[in-house]
Amino acid sequence: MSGYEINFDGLVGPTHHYAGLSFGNEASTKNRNNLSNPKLAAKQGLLKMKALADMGLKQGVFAPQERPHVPTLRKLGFCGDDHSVIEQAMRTSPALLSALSSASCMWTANAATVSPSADSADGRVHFTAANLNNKFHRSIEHETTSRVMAAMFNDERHFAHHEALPPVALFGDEGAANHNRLGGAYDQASVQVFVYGQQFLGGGIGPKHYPARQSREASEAVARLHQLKAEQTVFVQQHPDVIDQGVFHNDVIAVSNQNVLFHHQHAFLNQTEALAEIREKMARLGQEFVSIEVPDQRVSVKDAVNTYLFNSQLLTRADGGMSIVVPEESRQNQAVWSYLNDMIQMGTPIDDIKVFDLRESMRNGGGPACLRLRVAVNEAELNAINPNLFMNDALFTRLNTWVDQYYRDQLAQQDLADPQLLIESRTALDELTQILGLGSVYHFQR
Ligand code: SUG
Repeated sequence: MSGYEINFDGLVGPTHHYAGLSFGNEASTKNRNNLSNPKLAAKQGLLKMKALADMGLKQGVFAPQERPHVPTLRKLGFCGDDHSVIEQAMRTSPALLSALSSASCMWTANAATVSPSADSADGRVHFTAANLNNKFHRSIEHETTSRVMAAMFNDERHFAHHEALPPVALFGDEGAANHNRLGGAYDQASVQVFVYGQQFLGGGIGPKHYPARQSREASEAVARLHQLKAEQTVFVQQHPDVIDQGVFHNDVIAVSNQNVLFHHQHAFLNQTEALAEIREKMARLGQEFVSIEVPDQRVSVKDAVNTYLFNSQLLTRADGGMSIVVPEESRQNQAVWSYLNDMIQMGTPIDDIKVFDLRESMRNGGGPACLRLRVAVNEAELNAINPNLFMNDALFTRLNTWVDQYYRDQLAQQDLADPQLLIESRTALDELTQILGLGSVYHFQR
């Protein structure tokens, strides 16, 4: 098989905490104000990265951002030196300080939408940073995300970077979490499936209770920016009822790899037609579509949301088979675990289950798939990526030592105003830019 899929996992930042910021994401709401453990969170993430690298897969690291975000606090009228900005924010509005201290950029499936060069008219890999407009704490991510991605994929001959879409609901964009690519080899033309929560212009139905974070208008704009062909692009609406049951991104109800789409029976509106369109467009590329549809009778939407069965990663191993990477919560649920064990016997390409403990991230609604941004490349593109980002024994050891040095093993809301936390975080990030060879992607001064 030619081409590579690289998973770039978000390294959890030092201010990881539970603030209940994401209405519509039930884990976030449920765990609001619980005590977090940033050190454990970062280490759980690193263990997953290392295990995948050890499987012979290409695994990269995506750097976290500076939090609390002092420049945004200043925009909101807090002033003085950095410490008094934070101290005033804590006194006036602890909730605001929490939002601007969220380590949410760890969920890199929301960093950007990525289209491989094989699908784009200009033969380059396209990146559009997601505006994450639906949630204030996430809407501040894209500026730094863009700088970090430019430092990761820094070669204009191969990589095209687009700014985030205009920051309004009409163009609400949550990146790769609402995007699937279906085809064969990673460096060959494939079908890109954009999944949206609601169409705003011209009407259409949407969820009644929770927000639709991705608009059709945003998905269409990204497809245009990425120069995709209409015959290789499909737009599908996520079922509004499942959004109302806590499926705030498509990757909570579906996941794809190569020619396989693993999804719930109720994932999409007009599901039969949607799957038929994908099948037909793939057939034109000579690819056979494999849809693994999980019946509601076996796994309810509620169980899917609670266990993150579909927030899994499907990974093609060197022997051609696929492994499914699920969080520990999927093993703990009898219906889900029994389905998974039956599924690997069904004769589909998925024949192996790998389980990871990602509890710290899961409690904020972030499973294995949320933590990674997939970038499919050919050999020349692989060689043009910043080489310091790839996980190996040496980087794993280095980053664990770095986490041990700077991360706390517990963090509560009231700790966010601790001046020492800002100093620790900035020192840590400063050192990280050197470890990962990123240059000056952060704006703070130490
Ligand atoms: O945007 N949670 C994130 C989880 C993102 C999961 N990503 C994917 N499904 N791809 C969100 O809702 C919670 C933060 C808090 O409440 O402290 C949060 O932002």
